[in-house]
Amino acid sequence: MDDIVLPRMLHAAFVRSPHAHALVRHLDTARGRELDGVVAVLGPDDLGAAALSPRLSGGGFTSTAWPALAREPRFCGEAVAMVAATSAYAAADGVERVDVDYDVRPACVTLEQAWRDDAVLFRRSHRRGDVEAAFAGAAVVLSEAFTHGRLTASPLEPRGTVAAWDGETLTVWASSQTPRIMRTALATALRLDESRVRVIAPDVGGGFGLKMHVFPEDVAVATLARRLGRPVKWIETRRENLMAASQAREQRVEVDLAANAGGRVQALRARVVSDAGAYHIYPITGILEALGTANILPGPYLTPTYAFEAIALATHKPPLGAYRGVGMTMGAFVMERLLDLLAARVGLDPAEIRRRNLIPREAYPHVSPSGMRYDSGDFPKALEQALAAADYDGLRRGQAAARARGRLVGIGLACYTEYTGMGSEVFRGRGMDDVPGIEAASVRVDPDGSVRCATSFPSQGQGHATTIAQVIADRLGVPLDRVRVEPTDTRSAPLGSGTFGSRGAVSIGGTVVTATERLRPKIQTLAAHLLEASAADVVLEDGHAHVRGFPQRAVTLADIARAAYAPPSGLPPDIEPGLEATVSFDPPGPTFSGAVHVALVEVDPDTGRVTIPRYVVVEDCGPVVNPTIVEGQIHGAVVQGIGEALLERIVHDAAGQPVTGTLMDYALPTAGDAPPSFEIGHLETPSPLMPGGIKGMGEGGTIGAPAAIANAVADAVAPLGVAITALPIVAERLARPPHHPQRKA
Ligand code: MCN
Repeated sequence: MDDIVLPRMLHAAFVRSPHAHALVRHLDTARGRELDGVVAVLGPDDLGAAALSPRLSGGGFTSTAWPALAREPRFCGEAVAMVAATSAYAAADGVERVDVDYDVRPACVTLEQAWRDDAVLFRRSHRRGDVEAAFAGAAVVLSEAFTHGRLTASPLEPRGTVAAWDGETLTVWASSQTPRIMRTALATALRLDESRVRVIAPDVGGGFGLKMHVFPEDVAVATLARRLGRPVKWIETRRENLMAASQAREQRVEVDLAANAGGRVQALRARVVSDAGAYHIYPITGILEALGTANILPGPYLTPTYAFEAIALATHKPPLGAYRGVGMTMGAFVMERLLDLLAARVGLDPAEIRRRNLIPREAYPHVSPSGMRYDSGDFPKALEQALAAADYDGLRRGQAAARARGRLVGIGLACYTEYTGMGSEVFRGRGMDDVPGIEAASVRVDPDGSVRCATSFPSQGQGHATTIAQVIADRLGVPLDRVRVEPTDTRSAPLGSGTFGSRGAVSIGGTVVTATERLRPKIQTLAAHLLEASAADVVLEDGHAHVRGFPQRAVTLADIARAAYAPPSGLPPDIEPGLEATVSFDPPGPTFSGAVHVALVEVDPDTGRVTIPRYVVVEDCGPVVNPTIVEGQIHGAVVQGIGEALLERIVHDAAGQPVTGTLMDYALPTAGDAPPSFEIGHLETPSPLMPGGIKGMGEGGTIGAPAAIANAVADAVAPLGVAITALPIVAERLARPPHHPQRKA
């Protein structure tokens, strides 16, 4: 985003609260204004009531309003003032010269404190079957509490927004996964018609869920650009990203499991509590971790009865938002750890306990005890495929030999199912009124025969441009280099929602493929008209249309397109001029994809460092559209999952001060933390719901890896009696206590 430079552009920087909770008593902007290059300094009073207040219907919800600039900052790092200057350096210097007098208030930083304060932002419960009777009659009951720390999505490119006002229209370039949602939010905050707000998402340097949100900084930058009549740019620093962007996961799950003596699960009872931070995030609100975990907890396992309570509490920390695998990662971690604990209790191997509980293929479509309809899957087969690929028995023999030599080697399994490709019904069902849920694309053949595609769902590295271009090239018979996929621009792209929740592949199927299917017969009819042949005999290939069996009787796609826009001698009957199709699609899902992960780990007893010599994945996303992309997505997501399992932790101290303000403190995984290779197998159970049977998979690795690694580490350290119930499993928790020579008294 920083590459965007506009004439007369100003640079914005934010003054951020150094306190987790305070009241701005006085803001002195005079010294800031005096500085060379500083054009404006604004405080909360200057931006009025501009705030982001996402909606959630369905009850149990307490709304919040996250102001563009806060008078009462509610987390350390929240913006209280902004400086606009002719250079980014002058803006940063200006920030240093804004004097703020704070009245510091007590901060609520932990879930325990939030409980005491009764700071409930959301609460919903669910029950299916006679859970109490199942517990009363159970041979085995396990009760455990699992926790997950805070982390953050860490896109390579932090947030960035450029806004320009031309007196009529607000144009915003944003590093956003959801330009259309941002357009609605900005139009509402600035009280403009949506048609007067244009949001463009050029190349986005990673999003991972963080950039599906709209933030106060976006509102502040847009407001300032309009007020000053000059373009304004804000590029987030890494420090701001770690301190003030949305964060993820922080959760505690108290869970009871009932099983019979054969290790078959009879009931689950869970209380899922997440720390949603200071405000609900726009547009999804702060419910997704708690509700997502609670809903997916039974995973791909037969669970006859289930009751849950999902709760989101408010603390003085940054808002909790979406991050790859939201809700589902914790769900898989809890369920997979529970199954290993159950296996140990009833004396079964972890593979066997899963065999006894996985939903058999014949039982699909299967309604889960949380009420979700699993459309397709074959986990028993995926498990056997993964065990065979890993040579599970061989791994166990190797582990026994290693243990005999005192080494801490462990093997972990994880099976998860994942909701993907959701449409409006899911978002309405959750009550998320600010998430439309539909997608759209238009495909146009221009008069020179080149093809353009505009979609409502921008790519942040998922390879949409490649996949879309391939789909169009294949179906319209044009060379790949004649197809251009445009960055999403709300002015030229049809309206949808954006890229999140692994909906891209399904949306490509429902929009781009359908659009090409509408165009193809029209192209054939036009070609037939030009070639004086029957449309049924027209073959589209390599940018040409020819009569079957007569390759020399051909016209180019450019000839056809020119005829469509400037008909040479009229058009065939019932054919409208022009050669483009726009398709809106409401995915009928969710469709459920999933995978089985097998991790082999070794723990260094002196340092606690975990290495992963082998990693096996067998995934099922239905028919794979682009195998290279799918495998790349798995590699990236598993490495993110390794970070989540072992390294990444946003830490706030007791006063709510973030102490992980740089990437020296917040440990991201690097190549050295990844396994030497990934062994990936595929299994295809097509979705009966989706065009082409396609299911999403972009989040999968991040869902499966923490669970598999946690189980593997737990297995490795079992001889030491270390319990693994919390993520991340940082090295210091596993290391042998340093040997301190006894001091003489
Ligand atoms: N694909 C395929 N065949 C399938 C399923 C998917 O070829 N059966 C391809 C798709 O065409 C697409 C990719 O795999 O190119 C991912 O598709 P999908 O699972 O539908 O996910 P989305 O396109 O909706 O991407 C979103 C997903 C999410 S939710 C996050 S978070 C995430 C992720 O993708 N953020 C990413 N992967 C990311 N990858 C990168 N590099 N950067 C991010 O920010």
